[in-house]
Amino acid sequence: MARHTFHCVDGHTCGNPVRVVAGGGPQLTGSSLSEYRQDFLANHDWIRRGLMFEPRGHDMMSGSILYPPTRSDCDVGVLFIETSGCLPMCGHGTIGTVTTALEEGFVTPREPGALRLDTPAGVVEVSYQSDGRFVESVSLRNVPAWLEATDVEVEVPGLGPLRCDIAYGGNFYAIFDPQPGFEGLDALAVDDILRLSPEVRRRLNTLIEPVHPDDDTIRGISHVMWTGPAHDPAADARNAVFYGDRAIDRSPCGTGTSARMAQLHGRGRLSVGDRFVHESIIGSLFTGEVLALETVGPHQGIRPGITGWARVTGYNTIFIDDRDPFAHGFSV
Ligand code: PYC
Repeated sequence: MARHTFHCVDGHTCGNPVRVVAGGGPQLTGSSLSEYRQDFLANHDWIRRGLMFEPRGHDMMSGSILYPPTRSDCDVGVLFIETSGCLPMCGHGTIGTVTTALEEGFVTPREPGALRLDTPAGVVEVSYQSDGRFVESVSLRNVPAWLEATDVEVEVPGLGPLRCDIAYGGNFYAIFDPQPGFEGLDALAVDDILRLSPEVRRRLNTLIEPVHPDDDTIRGISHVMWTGPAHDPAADARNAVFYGDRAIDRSPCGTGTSARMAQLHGRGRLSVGDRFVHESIIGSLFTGEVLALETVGPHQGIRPGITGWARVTGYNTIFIDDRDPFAHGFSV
């Protein structure tokens, strides 16, 4: 019987939680962060469940564990942990992790104002604005994003058949825009999103199973995005992203905004150099930008850029006690 100790720093990115595990994470085997992710999921997943789910976390909890990079051209390795699993990439998680790691001195940039992150989905380049003590904003040059499929029809309980596009932005997204007979996000209450999203994701994954051409461990639609017109005049559009079993992103979603820009680019509505301001369900904003064109396997996509902010909320030393019947978390 043991009591396992995790030294965490809690914070949030534009409203969505980020718990950074700076001490207590397991040693992982592999030659890349993608292999670390597989090792973690196979052998250490109790740590994620214990730190993310109730009673130490909640439905929306997410975070990261810091590692030395597996590549000599990166400053730090980042393993993303969420109630939904270990995402290959997480945009709000990146912004929160970078803010925390810099403010708490967990990473020393080789170049002022810039970091290179080794993530399971690939290298993510980051730049940040800081007054030397606090980080004001973080911009990431995300992994390449592309539009995978258009107008996939799926029966949505109570709404009938709806069309969605499938796009990749670090995770695979099903994107439901307003369409004849469906007003989009404005027509949905939070309870509708929580009820409909897992069912349409399940149905879509039986119709189409997207696979990353360079890493077949990244497969399947994990996130469902509902879109609608912006409420904030500073934004171009509003969205809500569902993931895991019960989570709706409180931030505008970094990989989701990347997938959304790839979708709009694929549909001829965004070009290189264009900006796209995305609003979350709580009104927080990310600024996206189409940085360049990118080809990944058969896909002609884009290199998305995302800018946002995060705030550290406190230190949290968390115990997982083997005697605790809820050591590995629960969900109701
Ligand atoms: O910001 O990429 C993101 C993200 C994914 C799930 C929650 N947030």
